[in-house]
Amino acid sequence: MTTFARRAIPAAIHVTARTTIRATVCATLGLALAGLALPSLAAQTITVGHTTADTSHYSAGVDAFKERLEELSEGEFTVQEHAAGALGGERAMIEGLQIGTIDAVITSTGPLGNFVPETYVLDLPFLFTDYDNARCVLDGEIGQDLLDMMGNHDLVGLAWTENGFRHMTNSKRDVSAPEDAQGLKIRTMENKMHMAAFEELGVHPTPMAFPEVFTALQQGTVDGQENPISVILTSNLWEVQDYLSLTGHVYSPAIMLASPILWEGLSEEQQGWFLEAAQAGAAATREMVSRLETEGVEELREKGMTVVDDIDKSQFQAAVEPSYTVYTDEYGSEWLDRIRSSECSQ
Ligand code: EAX
Repeated sequence: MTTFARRAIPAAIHVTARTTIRATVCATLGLALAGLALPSLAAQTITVGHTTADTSHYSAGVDAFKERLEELSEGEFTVQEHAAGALGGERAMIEGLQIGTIDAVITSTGPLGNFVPETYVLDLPFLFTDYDNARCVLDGEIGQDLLDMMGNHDLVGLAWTENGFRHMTNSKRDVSAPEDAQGLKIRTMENKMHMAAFEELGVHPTPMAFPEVFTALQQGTVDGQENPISVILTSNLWEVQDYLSLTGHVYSPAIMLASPILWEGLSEEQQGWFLEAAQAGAAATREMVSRLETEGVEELREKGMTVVDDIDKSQFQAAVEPSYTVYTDEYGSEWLDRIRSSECSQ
């Protein structure tokens, strides 16, 4: 059972919740004593937001989360998905969790470092060697320690899920070596580690919330972007991008977060349901990411993208390596050393 470092919820919220509950109980008892039908205790609807399409890997995760939570709670809870940025970009949705306007979010770690700086280590380029390495670290002690960190920042970490290894796309030219990327305007997430890495490539990084990306590419505001295959495919970025370079330059974790306002109102048993359901969601997301890592590339070729797959990743890794100092100068190397020395990375 994960114990979350809890921030003291303002007394006003506690009072509000307790008063509301007491009033509801009195009203219900009153109706029962009057022999009137008890108001049906309708399922409590949990809102879950994310930025990708309702055909994406995140959506597969929401479906599995919903199914498991409804099963465990015997219908006490149900889930309403808000896909494709309906509730805003990832940064805005994380802020919504902190104030309780959104119940739960599946988000990449892109903007998360702005709230929980400890997670920036996960966004370092070429840190993880492959999916097994990344999943092993996130599913182990290091991942759990980072999940527990969320409680110090008005968030509740339910589970590590997955976005996938990120690849570059652009509308200008083949990019098969670092020098090919020089001068391109590439949209990045609002993540200073990513921006620093792309600056080492001579790219002009343009941070932007994901819901704005398709239009920016369509209008030529930026030349390219970088994302996992599932995002490129299911958000139809192939419609506005000609070249896909399989750089795999960074593993993009995703995380399922809950609002502390929601969490504090749940019993320990209910909290357990949410944690188990979030694990089910993560498994479904990872399955789809793994499948699309191969099938999705073929689909993108069929949709007309020129796929550059003869890439010497060591050249990109060497080119972006200096950006690590942006991280270690500000945050030290404790987390980086833990990840590199973990049995997952041997
Ligand atoms: O989390 O912003 C991004 O490029 C993310 O990969 C996307 O929102 C999915």
